[in-house]
Amino acid sequence: TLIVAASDGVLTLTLNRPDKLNAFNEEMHRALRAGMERARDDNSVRAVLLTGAGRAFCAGQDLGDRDPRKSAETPDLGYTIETFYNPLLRLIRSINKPMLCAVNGVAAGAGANIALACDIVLAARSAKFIQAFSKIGLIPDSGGTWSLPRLLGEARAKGLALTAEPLPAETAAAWGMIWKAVDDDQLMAEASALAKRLAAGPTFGLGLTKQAIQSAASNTLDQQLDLERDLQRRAGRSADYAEGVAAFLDKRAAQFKGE
Ligand code: LHQ
Repeated sequence: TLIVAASDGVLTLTLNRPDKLNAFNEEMHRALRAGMERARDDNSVRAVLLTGAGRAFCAGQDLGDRDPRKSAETPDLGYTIETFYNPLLRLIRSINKPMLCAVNGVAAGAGANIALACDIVLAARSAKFIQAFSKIGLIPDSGGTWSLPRLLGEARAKGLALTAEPLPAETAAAWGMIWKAVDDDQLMAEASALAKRLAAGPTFGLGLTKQAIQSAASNTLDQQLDLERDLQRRAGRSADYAEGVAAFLDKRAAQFKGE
């Protein structure tokens, strides 16, 4: 259900249930969690690339597992969210390594919002983002009610969430919801090259940068200035900073180690 591949400091995680448009069942959840924990714990992993196999990125929760006619009990979606989706979201946001997402096709429901939790989202021009939840009486989860208003403002967040209209990749990029829309046949080459480039970069500082920008959502300017001072102090003590400055002065390419 998940293809895991490591090379050049990049851990590529490919959602792999293509006949179900990579919808999440428990097995895929557990595999993705394990992949993310490896990304967090393995020092040789310096960037992560999340993508999907086949024509879709991810269609969210597997609704085939959720047929209300096949269960006598009232469903507890809170349990599924607490057990699977929320820990995944927290991992994506808290791992101090660049997390890239290559949205290769439709991203619907939780699939869309998991993509939006990543640090850099590239999408194939033919891909669409669908806040599908409202079609089945649910609310956007996987951080959607947090990320959409921040990325887009309330008007567009509510428009997408209430209508479930598909948003084409190019509009998503024009609205600032994702980093870039890329020609379909270029997507994986471009995303892999960017992941590789970041993985070879000063990843200690990149991790602090991610942390600092995320903290801005809940900080005042004064708190954020204090945080910048503290994180810059740590960045300034890194081997990567010493190497970056030395390489600049020597007019040569820097060899960063991520520490
Ligand atoms: C699927 C699915 C799918 C199963 C396509 N499940 N089979 C959290 C907590 C707990 C519970 C509930 O949910 C959540 C969070 C959520 O994510 S809620 C939102 C769940 N996702 C959706 O509502 C999206 C459902 N899918 C769609 O609307 C369409 O499939 C999209 C727009 C993604 C793609 O449309 P098409 O390109 O026309 O493809 P298709 O609909 O023909 O799908 C292809 C196959 O994939 C098909 O199976 P089949 O056997 O007929 O070939 C679909 O049944 C299957 N599939 N999504 N979520």
